[in-house]
Amino acid sequence: MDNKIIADMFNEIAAMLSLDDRPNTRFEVRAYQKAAQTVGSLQEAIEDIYRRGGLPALMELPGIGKSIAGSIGEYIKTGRMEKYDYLKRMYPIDMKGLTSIQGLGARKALALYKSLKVRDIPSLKKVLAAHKISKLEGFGEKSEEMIQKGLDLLERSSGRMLLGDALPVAEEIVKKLKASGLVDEALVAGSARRMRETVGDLDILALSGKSEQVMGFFAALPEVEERIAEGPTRTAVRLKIGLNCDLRVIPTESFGAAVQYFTGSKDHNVQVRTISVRKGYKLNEYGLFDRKGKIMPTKTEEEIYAKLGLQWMPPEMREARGEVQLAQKNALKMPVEVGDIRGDMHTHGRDKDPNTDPLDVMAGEAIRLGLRYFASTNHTKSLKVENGMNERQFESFFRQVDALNKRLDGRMRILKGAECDILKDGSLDLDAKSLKSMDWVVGSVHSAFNQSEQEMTKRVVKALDSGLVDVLGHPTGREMPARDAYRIDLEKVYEAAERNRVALEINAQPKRLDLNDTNIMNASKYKVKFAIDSDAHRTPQFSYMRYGVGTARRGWLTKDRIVNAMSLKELEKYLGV
Ligand code: DGT
Ligand code: CA
Ligand code: CA
Ligand code: ZN
Repeated sequence: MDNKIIADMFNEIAAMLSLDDRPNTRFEVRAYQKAAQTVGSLQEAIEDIYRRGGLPALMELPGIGKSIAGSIGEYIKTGRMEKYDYLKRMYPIDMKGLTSIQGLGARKALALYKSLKVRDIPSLKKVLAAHKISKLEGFGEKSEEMIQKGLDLLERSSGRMLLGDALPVAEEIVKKLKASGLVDEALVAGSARRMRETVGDLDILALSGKSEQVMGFFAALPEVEERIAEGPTRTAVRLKIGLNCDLRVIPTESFGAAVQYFTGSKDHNVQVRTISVRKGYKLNEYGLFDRKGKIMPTKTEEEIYAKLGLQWMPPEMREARGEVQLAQKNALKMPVEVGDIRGDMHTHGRDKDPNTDPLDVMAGEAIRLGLRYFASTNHTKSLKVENGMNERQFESFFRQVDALNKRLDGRMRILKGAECDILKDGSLDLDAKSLKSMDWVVGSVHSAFNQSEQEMTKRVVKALDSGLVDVLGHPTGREMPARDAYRIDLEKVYEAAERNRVALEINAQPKRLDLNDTNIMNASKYKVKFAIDSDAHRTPQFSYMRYGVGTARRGWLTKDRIVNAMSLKELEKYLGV
C-alpha cells in the first residue's frame, strides 16, 4: 500500500513549495497539505482505488484535483512523481533524515537549508556545533537546544555499536544461559553472528521447553538494565552497554528454522525463501513446512539448507551478494577460519614504550594462543605520540629480538619489522637500508588525512612502488565512529599492490576493520595477498584477530589468500628470509 509514501511526498512537496512566497504557491501549498491528509487517512490502498476507477475515482476524494490525481496516477504507474523530483533537484535536502529528529519539522528544516545550507544530518551537526541556529530569526536559543536534544536522542536510539563491544557481552550472556541448566542450546544470531562491523541490536536464541523460566533468568542477569517488552516466547531488554537485546525461546522442531531466520540477513532470507517456495515449501521463523503444511522438524540450520538443495554457508557470507545462487550450484568456496591463522603480521610492544606491553610478554601470549610466528612492527620516528623509533633505535631493538628468538628456541619466531609511516609526499619514514634489513615492513598513513584523492593516491602508490613495503597497513584509515576513510582511489592502490607484490592488510582492531568486507571483495579481484592483523599493542588485543577473520570471511576470502595462514616454512619462502 503506497498511501503513506504518497502522503509523505505530498507533505514534502508542500514544505518545499512553501519556500517560495508568491501568493499562488501559498494556495498550492495548502492543496498539497490537504491531499496529504486525505491520502494518509484513507482506509483503502490508493492503488486499488486507482485501478478500479482511474483518475476520476481519485478526483472524487476530498481535496484531490486533476493535477494531484495525475501525480498519484503517475506514481502508481512509474514509481516517480515529476513534481516531487523537480522540487527535490531545487532543494537537495535529506528531508526524511532531518525530520526524523524530534522538534524539527519540514518547515524548520527548509528554513535551515535556506539560511544555513543545512542539507542533511552531518551538516546540521556542524551548524549546531557552531551555535548558528540560536541566532536565526524564528529560532532562538530554546529552539537550538531542542534540536540538539532531538538529535542526541535519535543518535542514542538508532546508534549502532561496534561488534567488538557488543559480541563479547552477547557471548557472556549465552554462556550464562547455558550454565543455567535451563536451556539445551543457546547462540547469538543476527548481525553479530554474521560479524557485521556494527550491530543495531543483539538477537539471542535459546532452545528450551521452559520458556518462562529462561526469560526470567535472562531479565535478571547483571548485564541487563531494564526489560522493554515481553511475550510468551520473547523478551526484549536494554543492556547496560546501551544496546537492546532480544531473547527468543524456541522449541526443538523449529530451532533450525529459527536459527536460519534470525541469523539473516534479511535480504539473504528473502532469497532463500524464494527457493523454498519454488520447491513448494513454506519457510519462516517457526519452521520449514511441506506441501501439505506439515512441519518438517529441523533442529539445525544445516538441515534447512540441505532440504532446500543449498550448500551450507557460514553466516558471514549471508548478505545476498550472490551466495545463494552459488550455493544452488554447490560452487561456494569456504572462507578462511580462525583456526587457519598461524601468525600475526602487525604487532607492537617493547620495554621502552609505555603504550605497549614488553616484547617478551607479547611473545608469551602469542605462544599461549598457539601462534607459530609474529612480526614485531613498532612505529617509526615521525609518529612521536607513539614513541616511534629511528634507524639506530630499531637496530638496537632488533638485537633484543634476536636474543629473545634464541631464548624461545623455536617455540616462536619473531620477525623483525616496523610499521613505517608513509609521509605526506609518499616517502618512507626510515632510510632504505634500514627497511631492507627487516623481515617485514608494514607501510601506514598516520598523518595529513585530508589530502585530495589525487594526492593521497599518489602518496600511497609511491610508497608501494618503493619496493620497501610488504603490506599496506589499514589501507583506508577509517576509525569508527568518528573518522571516515580518507579519499583515495583504491583500485589504483590495489593495482600498485599487485604490481609490487605488496599484501593488503585487514586490520582487525574493532574500530578499524580496514579493509572492510566490500573493499576486500573488490581487492580480491586483483592478484594480491592479504594479511589479517591484530595490530595488538597489549596482550589482550591479540584476540582482535577474530574480528579481522570475520571481516575476511564477509569478503569471501579463502585461506590461500592469507599471508598469515601460511606455515612458518611457507612464509619464510614467501619472504625469502
Ligand atoms: P542489526 O540488528 O540492525 O545489526 O541487523 P540484524 O541482521 O541483526 O537485524 P534484526 O535484529 O532486525 O533481525 C535479526 C534477523 O531477523 C535478521 O538478520 C533477519 C531476520 N529478519 C528480521 N526481519 C525480517 C524480515 O522482515 N524478513 C525476513 N525474511 N527476515 C527478517
Ligand atoms: Ca540484530
Ligand atoms: Ca533484533
Ligand atoms: Zn600499528
